[in-house]
Amino acid sequence: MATTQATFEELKHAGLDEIDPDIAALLAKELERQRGQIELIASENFTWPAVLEAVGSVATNKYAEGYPGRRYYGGCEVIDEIEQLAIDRAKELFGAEHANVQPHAGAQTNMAVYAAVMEPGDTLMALRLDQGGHLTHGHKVNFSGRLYSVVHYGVSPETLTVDYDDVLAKAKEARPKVIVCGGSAYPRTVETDRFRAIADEVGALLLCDMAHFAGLVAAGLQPNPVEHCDFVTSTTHKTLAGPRAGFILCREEHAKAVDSAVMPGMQGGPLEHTIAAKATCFRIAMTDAFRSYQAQIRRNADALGEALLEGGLALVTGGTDTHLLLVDLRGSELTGKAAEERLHEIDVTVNRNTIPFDERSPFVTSGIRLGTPAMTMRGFDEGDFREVGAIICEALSESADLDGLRSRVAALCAKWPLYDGFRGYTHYA
Ligand code: DSN
Repeated sequence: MATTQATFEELKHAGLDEIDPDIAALLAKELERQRGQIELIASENFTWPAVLEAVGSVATNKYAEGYPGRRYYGGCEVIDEIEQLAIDRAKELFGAEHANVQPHAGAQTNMAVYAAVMEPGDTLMALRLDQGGHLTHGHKVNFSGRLYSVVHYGVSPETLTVDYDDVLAKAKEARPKVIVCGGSAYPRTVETDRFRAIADEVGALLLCDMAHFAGLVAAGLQPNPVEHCDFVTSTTHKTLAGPRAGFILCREEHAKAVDSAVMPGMQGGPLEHTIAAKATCFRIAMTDAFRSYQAQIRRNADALGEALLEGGLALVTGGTDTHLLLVDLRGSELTGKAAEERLHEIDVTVNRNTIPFDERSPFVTSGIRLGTPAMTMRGFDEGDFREVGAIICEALSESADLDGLRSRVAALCAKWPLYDGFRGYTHYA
């Protein structure tokens, strides 16, 4: 069908490949890219076919400003059931008193919590971005750094783990309204009990951003921050393996403030198709199969770490408690940027990342960040990840045989197909 001549009736019944072959072809190309590479970006995953179906559903058609039972639009009776299921499942999965499942993404979750309990100019305390934090944890170019008075804590130069004495000393001096723990490039357990003690000592509220390790929490493989924190924010698309989106958990006393901060404070109509997919993601996260998957993510991260160390690379903190590893490249010829580019040449996808006390710029960096959730979803086990570690070490050496390494990557990808036979992809496969 030539789309420019399509009739209204044809437009109403045709699929994407007929109506927009350009986008259909690009989606097919993206699927092939995902199938043909080793995906090690710690914040990415391959979500479940069931989640893809929910995201592509008719719930995208519905306006539903407000909350279940309190909407500003008619016709929300089914959407209310969908959103209520997502809320109930989030609360059950993490043992939380209240859940808001409307934030479009992780940045909005933190923005909403700050807006719920702080005024512009109030003091926020969080881990520095270049030592493992996040842009929305008060970086100067982000809304959080522009709106609030920010005091950052860092990691100990000796252990490269959070220096809790430093956190306490800084908190006593700055008297923050909110202390944030968690981050996007911190390979070790976030000790929320120790943060709670510090927050109590200075009268601060405590927020844990568990976006990276939420799946491990759901599986009981990392301590549940809900136990010690006033607020817990997360995305659903990293270790949790759900749709690209966010959600907030909090104590009941903050429920109204959080809900108002999300809508009408910063968002209008919620993305109910994505909320349906969040509900599905939470349901899947309650299964034994999901818990086994998370345990494999952890074993694979340890196996990858051991292989990298055996191959001569250095790791920040020497290893990991989670799904992510930070490789310290200061002993190599390569910068983080050069390593990312070299690995891209052999179809291994990673991101450059600053390491604590990095002397290079955030665009160049002295590190790369690696994570195991996505390839574990494909089926990789410890043996596969040891081979991935060996491939990375060889690729970053001076005498790398890039063609040979590319073949080894292709063999691993062929061993564990992605979205093989999923009927929702018949258009694009
Ligand atoms: N959460 C970041 C990451 O870890 O990649 C992106 O904002």
